[in-house]
Amino acid sequence: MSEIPEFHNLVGGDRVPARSGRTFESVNPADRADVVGVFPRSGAEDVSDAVAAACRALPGWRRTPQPARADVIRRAAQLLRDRKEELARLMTREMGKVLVEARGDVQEAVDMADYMAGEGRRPSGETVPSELTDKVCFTWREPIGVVGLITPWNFPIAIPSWKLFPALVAGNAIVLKPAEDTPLCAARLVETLIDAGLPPGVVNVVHGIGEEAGAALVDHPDVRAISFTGSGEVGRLVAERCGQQLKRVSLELGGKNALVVLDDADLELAVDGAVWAAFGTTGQRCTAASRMIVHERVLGDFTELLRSRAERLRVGDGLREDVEVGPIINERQLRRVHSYTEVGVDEGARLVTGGAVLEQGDLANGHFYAPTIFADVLPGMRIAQEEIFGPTVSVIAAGSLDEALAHANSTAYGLSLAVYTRDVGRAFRAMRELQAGIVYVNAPTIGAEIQLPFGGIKSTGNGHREAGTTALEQFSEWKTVYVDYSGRLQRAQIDT
Ligand code: UN1
Repeated sequence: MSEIPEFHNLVGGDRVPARSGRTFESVNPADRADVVGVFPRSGAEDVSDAVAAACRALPGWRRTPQPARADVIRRAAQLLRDRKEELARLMTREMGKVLVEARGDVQEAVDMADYMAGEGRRPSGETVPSELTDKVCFTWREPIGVVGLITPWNFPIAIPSWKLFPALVAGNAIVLKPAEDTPLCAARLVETLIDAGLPPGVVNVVHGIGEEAGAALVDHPDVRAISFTGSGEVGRLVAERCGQQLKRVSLELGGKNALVVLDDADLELAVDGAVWAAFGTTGQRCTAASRMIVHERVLGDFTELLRSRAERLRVGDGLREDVEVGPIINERQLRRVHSYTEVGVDEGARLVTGGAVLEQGDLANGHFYAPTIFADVLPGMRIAQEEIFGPTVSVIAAGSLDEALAHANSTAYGLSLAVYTRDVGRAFRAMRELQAGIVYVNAPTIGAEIQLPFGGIKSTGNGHREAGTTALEQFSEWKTVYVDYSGRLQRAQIDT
């Protein structure tokens, strides 16, 4: 067997191991014997070094004209395009998503880079009339300073790009702590920036696990903002700790997204959407649909169509072109997904298909799970309320549009909801009533495009949006400037 490559942190342009010398492995979820690399298991001292490097790089970067900052991102976009296939293959190996989806993940980063490169030359403030004579008022954006980015494994290149590129255009210096399941994807993404000419120290990468490196980044007093995508449980801890320091924090947490399928829907279209939203990325998307809320009149047909499609899906190593559903990211998540099958059965839901760990033949060395459907699910059941983050879907009956919308809104989350109907009035009622940051009509809950705001309401986040016109908000401060050229004291509100 070939030797396992060892990778390092990136601190101030240097490649360095953890000070403790500790390491961890990144392993292929489709084949446990395939170790992608060994990475530093960083601690608070490594995070401090990275933050110090970012502090040193910050003044030069924030004074670099915004169009010049954007030019670095434009060059990185081209490098990402050139390396798309290589990065996609790496992603499938490190994270498991099937190759066609991995290419889409890299493309999402290309799109974000293109978009943010353009942002470099767009207006970044407003001139606003003054109530006084000979006085000019305007606003501009300023960087926050050193920002900490903590990113998940399910979109190992796209999601870091959603945070890195806007933070850089806005003029911040960065410490990135990528998910421990996908460190190499993140390192390769940052490499495109370095190769594009980003000055040393502007982006630093500290590998490690959340409780150690992630927590140290959140707690570091010189880190002025945290952008976190991950679980609700960890998100709450991050928010509490940031709150103590009055540190800006943007959270992108879980979802319990639903497809509402009404009795006038194009059923084939709805089933196509359901299969993609429930089993794409093996259900491991924040935007995955894990609930199908179906009108009673089409419930039987829908469930049967979904079952037959789910049973035909080919599960396996995502590097094989014929595979449609890849592995679950790791053993712990596999166990968690399976435990929800037990929960569903105990709650009295009917297991229609799946519900089993797959270990036959080629699947023996990976973490594979059968696409799983529960029917006769009541909206209050745990399998219909809690985020499973796997290929498990609950079919829930509804007797009317209003009941379907109420079911859709009945979870703690509010990321992405979809409605299938051919009735324009019902579609608009749904658009208005669905409690989510993103609503789809006649399209599945996944498929967000980067030029629109991305994020959710309720327990999905804390009010921030990534991507789109809102991308720069989480990474910049507004400065308001008043210039009085009257040569005398003018009192606002009084001398008007
Ligand atoms: C996520 O699920 O964590 O809309 C992000 C989508 C993708 C992004 C998903 N463009 O499904």
